Amino acid sequence: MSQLPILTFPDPRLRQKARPVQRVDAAIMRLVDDMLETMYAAPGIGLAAIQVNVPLQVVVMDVSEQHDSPLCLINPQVLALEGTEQREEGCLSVPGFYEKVTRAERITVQALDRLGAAFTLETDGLLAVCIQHELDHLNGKLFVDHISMLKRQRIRAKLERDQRNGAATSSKRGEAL
Ligand code: K1U
Ligand code: ZN
Repeated sequence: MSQLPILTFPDPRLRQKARPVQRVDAAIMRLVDDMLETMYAAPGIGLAAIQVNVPLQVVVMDVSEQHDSPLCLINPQVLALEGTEQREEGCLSVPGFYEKVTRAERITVQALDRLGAAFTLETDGLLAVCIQHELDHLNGKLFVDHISMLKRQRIRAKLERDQRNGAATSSKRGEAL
């Protein structure tokens, strides 16, 4: 398994719309395994393939305390959304920022698992929020699109500055940009 580089906001590739997976084959299983390794190492509780520049409808998650309950959704479809709740969210593509976002409290989704078998999941709490966050990624949407434009612009400016400084530091060290 390998760790994959994660794109950072405002990279335009995060705005791509993910395509459905045509066939769950060995390459998709490898992608799922690499995404899980990348998510655990980050560390995070979710990751969408778009975030590692693969525009396919694949997401992985693990909201368990022991990090021993990986979940993979391929070609997820929302069947139902109920209620609303507000929770603080972060994003591995928006490092260092957490903001409250309003989402549905309960979600029912249908998807394929890592082996290509169809299943339905009905859940609430952090997992329901995480699924909605990851499904947004598949539509090119980020949690910063749910907050005020002023906050979004401040986050964008800070991350662009960090990326410029990071690039300058790397080039001084002679690293590839
Ligand atoms: O999709 C992503 O960018 C992953 C994101 C998922 C998420 C977090 C919070 C609410 C909704 C969705 C993250 O994992 S951000 C990092 C994070 O939440 C975390 C990091 C270390 C330990 C526990 C949580
Ligand atoms: Zn995210």
